[in-house]
Amino acid sequence: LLQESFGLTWEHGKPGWAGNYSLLLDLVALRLEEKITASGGKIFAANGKKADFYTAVQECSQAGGTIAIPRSEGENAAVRRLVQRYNTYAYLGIKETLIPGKFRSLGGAELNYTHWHAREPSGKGEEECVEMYTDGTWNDKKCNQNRLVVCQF
Ligand SMILES: [Ca+2]
Repeated sequence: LLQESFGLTWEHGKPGWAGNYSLLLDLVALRLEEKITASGGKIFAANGKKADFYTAVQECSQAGGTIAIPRSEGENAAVRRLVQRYNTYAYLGIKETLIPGKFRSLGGAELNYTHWHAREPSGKGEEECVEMYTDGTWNDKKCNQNRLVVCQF
């Protein structure tokens, strides 16, 4: 999953711990480069690629994860660090319901944690997706913008 997205070198030739150790070092390197962040047992990853919302959902699924849905202040901060690293807003895995201004996670769960920017959501049915600003706050936005792909694993 993470291997393909980041070009990690899985050394099949090395049996046992040597191969695992090599992958572990690569993961540590990604963390130091702030391409992956962690919070509450979740790993969030971004490789700098940008896409519209539906492509982002697909890309994360292909990578073996899902598009990021921060469910706590800590998780929101973990996603924010990636947004800041690439200085690019990111789509979150949150969609507007049929009730304008009412949002749910992609899986349909209620949002127990939100971090809306002041006076957001403002789209009233016209902005069905949600992006994260570089300060970590959320804005409802049309789904066809080019935004940082952030996946969770
Ligand atoms: Ca908005």
